[in-house]
Amino acid sequence: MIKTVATTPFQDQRPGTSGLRKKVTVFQGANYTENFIQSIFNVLEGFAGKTLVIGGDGRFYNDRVVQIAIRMAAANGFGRVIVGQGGLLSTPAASNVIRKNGAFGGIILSASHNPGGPDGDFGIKYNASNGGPAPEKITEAIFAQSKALASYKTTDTADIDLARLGATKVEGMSVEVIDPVADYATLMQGLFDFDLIRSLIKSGFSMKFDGMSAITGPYGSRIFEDLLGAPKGTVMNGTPLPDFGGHHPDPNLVHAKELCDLVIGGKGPDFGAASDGDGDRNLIVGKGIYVTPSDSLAIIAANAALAPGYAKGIAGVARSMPTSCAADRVAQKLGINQFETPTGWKFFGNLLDAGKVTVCGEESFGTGSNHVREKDGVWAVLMWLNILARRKESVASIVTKHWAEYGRNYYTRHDYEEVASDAANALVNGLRARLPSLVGQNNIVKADDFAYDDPVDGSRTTGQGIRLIFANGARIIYRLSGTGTSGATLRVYIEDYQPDSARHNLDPQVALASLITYARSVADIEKLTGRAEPTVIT
Ligand code: VG1
Ligand code: CO
Repeated sequence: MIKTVATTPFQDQRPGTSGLRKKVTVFQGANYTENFIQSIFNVLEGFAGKTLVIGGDGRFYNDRVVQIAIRMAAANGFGRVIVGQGGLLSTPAASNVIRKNGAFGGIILSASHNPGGPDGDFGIKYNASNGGPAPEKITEAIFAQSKALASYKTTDTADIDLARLGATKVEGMSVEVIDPVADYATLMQGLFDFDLIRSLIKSGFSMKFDGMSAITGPYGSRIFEDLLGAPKGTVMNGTPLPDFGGHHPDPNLVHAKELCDLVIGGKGPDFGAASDGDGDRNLIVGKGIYVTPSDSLAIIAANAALAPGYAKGIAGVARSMPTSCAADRVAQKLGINQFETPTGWKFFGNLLDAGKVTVCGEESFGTGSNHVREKDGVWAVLMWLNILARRKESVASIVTKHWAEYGRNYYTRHDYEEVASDAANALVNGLRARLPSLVGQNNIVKADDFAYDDPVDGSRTTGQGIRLIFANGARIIYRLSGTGTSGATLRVYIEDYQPDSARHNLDPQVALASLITYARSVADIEKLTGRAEPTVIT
């Protein structure tokens, strides 16, 4: 029976860079989850009888929230829910299911790379009918709803059996449980040359894929092992666990250390890759080399036409503002569009929908294309495999040749995690206040707080990061994370351009040493946060 439940609103349900993220214990609080889902539904119009996709990254509490969302979708009048078996869907796979089925939208349950488990993080976000994260206009309207919500609608029906594929009914709404991998694998087969990659692997090329005990394990096993013929065991940490085995499912040099040591150390396989909690990030390493995500974006843009799905060339490249300018150089050379957006995939959707760009990327291990409206970890790995199979060169050779042709954008990101929110805000506000006086200092030619005018819908987004731009094109950027759940995380992004290939062999921390020192002193990082060193360097 459908019922309306009285509730009291919460004042802290503002979605961040990628949906609402809080501790599991917060989502477990009375009505917290229900209120947010109802706030989403209250903002949407015209979904009666239409299809909603639901799935998540399998973290602790995913199973409960899937059931809550199904009951609420039925009570609010959706006609059909499509849900991944076990309540699972990687974020890019969910985007594909929304698009392929012409769904009204989707609810994705994920806190991405954040740790999971009963004391870990949980998250909920809404994706629209294009398969992409809801734009700011919608997320802000959801926040406004949540602050005044008085009731939500649900039903008293029992839990659905999500283990069994097939259709059932909840209050007249049909619920279809689908294989979370099948449609996604088919999409990938249409974009990449699976025969060619299979023959590369058969010829002795070796690889490892780290699923980080998160959602991409089953996708990796099906695609790399079953379809491409890589030996069993190619996928490591391939079983999704509710607490990700106690690790951060964040594919970087710190959290994917075992894989990186093995491959970069030179004694392991030719190629290594990893993905994050919800499957939208990627880490690429080769024998003796770590490929920075910014370089990976540029290399993918330069070589995309080697993959069948992109053989006609790409329309343009978009990168988030803190991502290095390496991709811009490729766009210039190819004579294609180039855009710089705020951090977060929601800003790429309009550009992709309008056909202005084909490939997008972020420095935070995110790359993707117009095949879905999310960044896509397994897609990036397949793109690299397709490029490697066509060029028949090592990862290191492809990267160093790229630098020789375009110059190298030395790049690093320093994160100061869980600093006091007041200190972090004071630091950014202090810099903002001093922006005019910084121009002229130390060859700074531009100092501003990044704002973005969306060329498609005309919306303006302000306050997206403090930029210091130097005469030679070097950049230092400061911004606060919008995905954390405790304290604040200060991110400092540092970049310098080196055209001379004789100087391409430096460790980025060495090449960027003087800029790093300046970045710390000009912002008074140690004095304001009490931290002499960052917690994570990527
Ligand atoms: C981080 C990254 C950003 C990314 C976002 C979501 O955001 O910097 O580039 O889009 O995470 O990624 P922030 O606000 O913490 O810097 V995921 O893989 O969490 O969906
Ligand atoms: Co993610």
